[in-house]
Amino acid sequence: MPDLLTDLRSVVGADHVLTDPADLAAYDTDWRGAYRGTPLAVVRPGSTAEVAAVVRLTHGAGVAVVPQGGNTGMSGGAVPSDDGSQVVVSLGRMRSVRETDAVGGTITVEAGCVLADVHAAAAEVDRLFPLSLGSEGSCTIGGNIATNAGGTAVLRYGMMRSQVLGLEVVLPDGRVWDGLRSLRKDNTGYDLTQLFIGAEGTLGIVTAAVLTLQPATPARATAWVALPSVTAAASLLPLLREYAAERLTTWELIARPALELVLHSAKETRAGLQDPLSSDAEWFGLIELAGPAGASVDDDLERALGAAVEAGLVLDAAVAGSPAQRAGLWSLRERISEAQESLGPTIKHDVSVPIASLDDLVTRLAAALEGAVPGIRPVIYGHVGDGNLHYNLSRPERLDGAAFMGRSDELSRIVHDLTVELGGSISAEHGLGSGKAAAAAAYKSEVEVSLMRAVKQALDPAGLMNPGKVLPLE
Ligand code: FAD
Ligand code: 2HG
Ligand code: ZN
Repeated sequence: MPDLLTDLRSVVGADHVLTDPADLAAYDTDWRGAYRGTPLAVVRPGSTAEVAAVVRLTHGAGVAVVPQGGNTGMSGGAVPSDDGSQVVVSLGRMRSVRETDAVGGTITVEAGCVLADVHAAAAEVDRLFPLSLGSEGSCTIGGNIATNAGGTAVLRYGMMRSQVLGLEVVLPDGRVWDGLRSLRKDNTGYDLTQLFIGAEGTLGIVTAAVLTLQPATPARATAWVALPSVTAAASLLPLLREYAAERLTTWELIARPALELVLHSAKETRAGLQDPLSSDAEWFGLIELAGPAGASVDDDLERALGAAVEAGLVLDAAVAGSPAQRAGLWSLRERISEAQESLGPTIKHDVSVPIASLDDLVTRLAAALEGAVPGIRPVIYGHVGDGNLHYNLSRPERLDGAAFMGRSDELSRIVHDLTVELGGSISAEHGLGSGKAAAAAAYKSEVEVSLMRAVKQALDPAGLMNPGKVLPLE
């Protein structure tokens, strides 16, 4: 495709059209190395007009594009096919904060803004941007919107979907939809903004967004708790809400093997993390209450924990007494994903069920998976307050990584079948990408899949916007 590459260079500059394999390495594989592709080129536009011009060119040439942000996704959505036919459009150069409005409570940012930079920009005007992910130092707002990211503060603030007021999107044929509105109320027809959220780049490339800001929450109270069971973890949610109401921001669950993995890897890297409790419990939790300066979050947490111990829902608790201790407790939770990589390739599951069914899910899966692969090591953790668990599987010590991964379809089937039987979803927050598109379509009704295909056909009739992601190719 020499003509297309020449035209792309004339739009974004030769330095921003990458074709050398050494330059492509940062873009052709996901962060875990679980998905690999071979792009025709990686293009790095610097403005909305450049993104539109790039897409007009690729569309005209009949070449598919794959939008990419921080490449921290879990489902292979940002990775191109391996046949050298697709162009990756990286938003990494579009990082401006266009406007901050502390009175209206909004911030307008370009899609390549890193989430942590948006946190910092909000803090500068004494506001909070509440999306909180372990990947916040690398993931981008465009990726967060495209995956409808979740994280550890969904309980209070909702998912990314709840933080977005307006969008600017380059459509699959290169036209620009300017929906950058900051209105709280707008009932003038179909909600196009919401349509692009969670679409994983299959309906267009998000170039900018208007996001809502929240009041800052400098008062924080954080506890690490030992739990008697998953049922107790679920029952704790209404109790915590009774004492903390809307100040309950985080309620996370961690199984013992996940905690042990983090402590082990911290020892190896001398990260200085410690087990906050010497408990032989099988389940642990991280609780955080947050509020404005002077809020009674410490008292509220203490009263909630007292009531929880009395009700038999908590066995023991450690409350952070300093910012350093708080950071230590958070690290125990946020480092699990990375720490599990030390056990070899992981088969990841990101499921949600009604919170009352969590115990059933965990108990029945443990038996079924052990029956299928004796010695399999589940590493379970997640956003228990949202009914969302990361039920991730590592190989038994005796089985090599390739042999284990060869069983992944069969093992995922066990996890997904039970999840669906319990009324759940096989992707609570990471999206379908290429990895789970076929599985999700198989569990959905024909009506639902045909509606999704109709939406895709209406916006991308040529099928050139991130093909094969979300919906399997027909
Ligand atoms: P990418 O990985 O680059 O892309 C993801 C998808 O979005 C792809 O389909 C891509 O095509 C599309 N896309 C990217 N940018 C655009 C754009 N501008 N326009 C249109 N489409 C676009 N996720 C959670 O939900 N909750 C968590 O708690 C969480 N924790 C994580 C912790 C760690 C340590 C890591 C590594 C990841 C975690 N993630 C989590 C997953 C990941 O960070 C999120 O999915 C994030 O939203 C992806 O952002 P990104 O910029 O890296 O997107
Ligand atoms: C988390 O909650 C992330 O830590 C990552 O969603 C989960 O790595 C995973 O499976
Ligand atoms: Zn998560």
